[in-house]
Amino acid sequence: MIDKQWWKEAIVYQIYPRSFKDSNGDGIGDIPGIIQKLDYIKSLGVDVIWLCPVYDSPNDDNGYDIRDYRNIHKEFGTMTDLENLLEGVHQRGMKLIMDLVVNHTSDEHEWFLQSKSSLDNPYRDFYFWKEGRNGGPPNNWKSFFGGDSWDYDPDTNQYYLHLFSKKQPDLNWENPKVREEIYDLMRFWLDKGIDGFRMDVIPLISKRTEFPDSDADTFTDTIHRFYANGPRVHEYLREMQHEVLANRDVMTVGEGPGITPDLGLLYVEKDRNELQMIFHFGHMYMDNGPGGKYDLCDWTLQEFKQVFKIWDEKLHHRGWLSIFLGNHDFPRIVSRFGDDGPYRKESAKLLATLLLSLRGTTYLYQGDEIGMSNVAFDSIDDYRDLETLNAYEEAGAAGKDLRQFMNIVHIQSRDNARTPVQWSDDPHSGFTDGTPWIRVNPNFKAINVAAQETDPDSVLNYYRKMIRFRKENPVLVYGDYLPLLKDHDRLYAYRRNDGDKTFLILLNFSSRNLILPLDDLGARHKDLYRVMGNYDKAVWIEEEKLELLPWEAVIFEEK
Ligand code: ISL
Ligand code: CA
Repeated sequence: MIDKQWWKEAIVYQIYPRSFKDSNGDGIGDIPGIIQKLDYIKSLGVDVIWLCPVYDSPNDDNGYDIRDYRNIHKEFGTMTDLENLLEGVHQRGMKLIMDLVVNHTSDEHEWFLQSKSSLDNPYRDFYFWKEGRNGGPPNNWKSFFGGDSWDYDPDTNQYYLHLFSKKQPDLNWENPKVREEIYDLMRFWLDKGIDGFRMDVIPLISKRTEFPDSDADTFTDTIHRFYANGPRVHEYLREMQHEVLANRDVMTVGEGPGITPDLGLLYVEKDRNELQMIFHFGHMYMDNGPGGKYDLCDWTLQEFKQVFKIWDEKLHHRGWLSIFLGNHDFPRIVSRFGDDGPYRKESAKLLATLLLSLRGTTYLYQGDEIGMSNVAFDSIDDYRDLETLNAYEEAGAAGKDLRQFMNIVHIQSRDNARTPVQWSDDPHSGFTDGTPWIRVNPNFKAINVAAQETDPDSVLNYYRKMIRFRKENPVLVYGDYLPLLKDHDRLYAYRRNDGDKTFLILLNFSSRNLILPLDDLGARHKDLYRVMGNYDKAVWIEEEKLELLPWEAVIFEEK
């Protein structure tokens, strides 16, 4: 029996507010800007908006460092603006989920200011404070953003833990008061009427409190074995469920760095009452070498397909998947998995076909619906992301060739996904009347929403079509996922089948034509009806032989 749920069928659209739409000319996207674009979002066929953090923050990590969980960041607007946004979303029949960042706070949060003030302050235990070791930090943990995970406080002669920047001290969930505070602020937002949470780095909330040194060879493995999946994480999530989420019809998705396929079910299995979905990072960390994301390595289509196969196998029958290809932390999907050169349009449509035909809830990131691509600023001065800037500085300190390192920045920087949304070919792409906080991608004259609105063949209109198609065909949500030809190095092929309907989905992940004997797929020409695709029609070179054009995506119904 299929367990049908609205959140399984939902198409989620992620907004990174700073880069979405500026309404008042200060160069920073804001909540009133989002309100202006609600009809646009609705027009895509979106059901749920996920809003990245808009809480009060000193902005060390663009809002992922929260100073006050119950107030809105001035640059983004006011609480009234937020309430108006929520109302506008609900009026249009959509839902709004917010980012919940509770692994850490800002170092300017009241709790940390107290905690830091003395050894015996009642808030001391809200964070992790430790003595140093041999004149250095308590252990060898490195931060996600480079450097040590510990920062020394000369006043109290102890170190505090920060797995991200030093302005993001990790909260101590061992302390029941911390948990109560968090549950309380969650209730505050749910009582306001929001429809759920995306939970930032949720597998990291339970720490191995003996703080063992990492002996892992790669940073990915350090995350998995030392930072994530701590001994009490499931206890906490169940407590959260019990204290906050139970009996509310809301959506929860946990960001899941460090969760392996074997551990996935522990977070999302239906009867465990923890989370509904997680974002796994299989395909996000595929190109990370031992040193992490700025230590690039090659990946293959076979590995990419394998990630989706394994996760589907592990989770589908007792849990649920979330399907995404990018977000505000990763390069643009068309640049990373497609071709942002001559086949940008075709490959962007192919990725849309993939995102919307896999089993799981689909998450789209702003700008991908028009095929926005990576940016390559010449100068590091044009980059804003602290992770990028730290990596650059570390590379310099290590004596690396910084001109060469810029090539990696161009590929990996989180700012690739953070350049302003390209609304039109007006100055600054119609994002702002002022000076944008980060430069617009110079390709905005060619790639923008306004131009694509009027072009029936645009990436934008393909997204709309594909979203409609998914909604008309629940087999794409709930049906079995049956991967084919897993060793093929250019073709991603699978069936979706729910007993009622069967679709055969063929994606040519390359810029070359691909000749495909139907025999290889166990299919017959006479049974195939083309129902979707990013070219005009299928090319048959023989009765039982199909030719896929560069980056062609095609869906056949099989009857
Ligand atoms: O971005 C990554 C690699 O560059 C990820 O490893 C990322 O750091 C990790 O998934 C955690 O991301 C989340 O928490 C961070 C924040 O900077 C990210 O924007 C957020 O998505 C700290 O809150
Ligand atoms: Ca603004």
